[in-house]
Amino acid sequence: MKQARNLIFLLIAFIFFVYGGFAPAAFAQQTPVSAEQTAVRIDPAVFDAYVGQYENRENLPGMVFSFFRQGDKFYGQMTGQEQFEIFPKSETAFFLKVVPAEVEFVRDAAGGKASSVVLRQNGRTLAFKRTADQPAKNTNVAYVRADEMIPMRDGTKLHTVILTPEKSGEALPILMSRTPYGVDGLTSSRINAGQPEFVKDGYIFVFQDIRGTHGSEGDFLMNRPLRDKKDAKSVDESTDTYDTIDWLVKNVKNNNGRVGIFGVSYPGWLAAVALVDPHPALKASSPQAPMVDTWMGDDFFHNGAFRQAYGHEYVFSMEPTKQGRDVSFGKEDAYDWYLSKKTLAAVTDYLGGRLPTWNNFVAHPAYDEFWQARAADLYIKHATVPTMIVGGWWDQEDMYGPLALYKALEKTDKENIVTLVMGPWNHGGWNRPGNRLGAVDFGEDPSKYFREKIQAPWFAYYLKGSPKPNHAEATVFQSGRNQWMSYDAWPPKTGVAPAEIYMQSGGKVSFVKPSKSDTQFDSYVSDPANPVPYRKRPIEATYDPNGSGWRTWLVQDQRFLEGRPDTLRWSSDVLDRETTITGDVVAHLFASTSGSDSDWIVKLIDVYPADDARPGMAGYQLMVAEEIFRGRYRKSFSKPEAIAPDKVEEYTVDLRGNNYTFLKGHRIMVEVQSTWFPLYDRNPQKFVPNIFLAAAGDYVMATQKIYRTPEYPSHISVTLAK
Ligand code: PG9
Repeated sequence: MKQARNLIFLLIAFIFFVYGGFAPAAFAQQTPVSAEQTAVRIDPAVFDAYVGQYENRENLPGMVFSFFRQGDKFYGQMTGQEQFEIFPKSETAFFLKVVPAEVEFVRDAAGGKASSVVLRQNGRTLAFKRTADQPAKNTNVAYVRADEMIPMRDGTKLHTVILTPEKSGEALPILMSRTPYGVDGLTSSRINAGQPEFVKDGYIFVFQDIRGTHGSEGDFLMNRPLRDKKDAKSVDESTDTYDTIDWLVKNVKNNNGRVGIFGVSYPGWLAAVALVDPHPALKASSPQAPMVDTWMGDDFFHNGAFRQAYGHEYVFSMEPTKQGRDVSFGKEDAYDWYLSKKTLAAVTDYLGGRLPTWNNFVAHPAYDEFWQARAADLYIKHATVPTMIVGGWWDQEDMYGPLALYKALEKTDKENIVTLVMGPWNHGGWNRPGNRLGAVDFGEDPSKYFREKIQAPWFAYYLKGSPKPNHAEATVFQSGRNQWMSYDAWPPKTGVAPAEIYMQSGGKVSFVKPSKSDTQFDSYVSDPANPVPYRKRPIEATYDPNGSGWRTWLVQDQRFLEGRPDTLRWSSDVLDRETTITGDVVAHLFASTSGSDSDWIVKLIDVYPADDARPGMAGYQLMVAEEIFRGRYRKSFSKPEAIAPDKVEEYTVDLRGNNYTFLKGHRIMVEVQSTWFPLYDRNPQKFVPNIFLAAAGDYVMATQKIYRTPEYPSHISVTLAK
């Protein structure tokens, strides 16, 4: 599966199939490469045995490869893509020029029709079976593209791509997305491939480079805070959105005066910021995986623990140049690379002050005014425009944002225009077809369901006056049972009952409070010189151009940690009935450390039965909810405090929640550890005022104890579906 994903990922990068909406520089446009091969002459009629459709339904559901001939020229086409020419190397093998790849047709018998085609790219292969004799019908809608430099109120001009359907009788609404990741590659074919539901409904698409990025003028500022309104000339992303919409409705021909905005991640945050003093023509916004608070739980920190690998590699891909640059460690394991740096200060030295955002990390380690001014849930208090917030339960980047924004907006949502959709996805996973995330199968393609049944009708209602869809307050996928559920609140207030999963002696968990036992705690030694890897090694760079396990690490089988003495685990008996947690999941650890600062990582895990018949799933350990907490912030996120060595304290770790059924025959497991490296920096375990400045000698081993007594009952609070 990973191989197929990598292969398709490379294809996407080159053939412009949209991967994950509008993704970081790593996924943005790449220039097509010309292969240095020369074609041989073949009898064109040979190709007639290959004409038709080919599919690999297991790995790439919904993706059809068509091959056809026009005279003596041969072509291929993927669902929704523009056709590409292929050139014969032999009678059966052909190479592409748009990408360094080749296809080879496999015939059943000499002279017979091809039964499959094998695609080769970058040393990887993927086979597609022939499923029809005719190539698929090209249903692409043709768009006319205009590149405009739209002036903002301060005179800065922003590069904007406008795609208008070549043929349209009626006036159409505008659907826009603003991004720091570059819009040059947004062509007719990419829209057809990436947003077929919107294409079918009929929109004018608008994509804009935000200020200071790619083709736009001005300066880029990461997570630009809101402007000071007292200064009439000041600007921010909300005024840029306003000015853009104003220009669009006045200048784009044949628009119906209604505008929607959507986007994933950074663009998701931009869709949220559009809600601040919105333009009257803005009629719908969908912040998807919006980054909302990058200190509290999105990209850069979680509860004060610094995401050093992500912070370094993402910021490096954004800031040194306007176009961004990817980080790769080549063959070196990122774990070794970061460990060789000894301290966080050494990474800062290596970066040499080049990255303004990294400099801000160093200057603002705690939750001070700097971060609070950038927390969208603190400054967007009310939505006057219908808003659909979308998130994934296994989002490796912005899992905090969707729920936090929904919570903030819901408080004042008297008009009932703010709704939530949460699905079994990673970051932007709803833009990728398929029923799987990593090894985990979620049943019928949840992305297709969301895009066809939820997203498209929702936008069509607000922008095109289509019939009102049956759209719930919260549409939340219940994994395990793999079904979509509707709720009138999230977390639900009815149909659930609170419960606690307690850690017990003997490595057990149960729903019963612990009684007295001979031992009071379980313990481990946490050593910053030998930190626990956050995913299976070797670890590639986050957006390594040669492929990376980053996107699926949250669903990775946790058995790779078995045998490590610095992780603790407690498991339930085999469940004799389905157990569904629906709503918030919060860990309460009663713990002590021999150090004076400490990180606490808590994971709630579903252990599959040892005899699960699905390939690779027997005994699989799937994280359902997980989070890290930096101990120094237990009393206040803005004023860190040292921990008294060996004193038992309660640490509350918000695991954000889920809607998950532990099936009969499975077990519930809880795991605790103190390092998650190199995604998170290592806590020195000796309190220092600023961990970014800690010296090598400050990093010390610590003995950690997790208590499980009636007085100190470590547990995870959940709500069980009745
Ligand atoms: N997760 C990315 C990001 C957003 C905002 C700040 C930093 C990183 C993204 O995918 O856009």
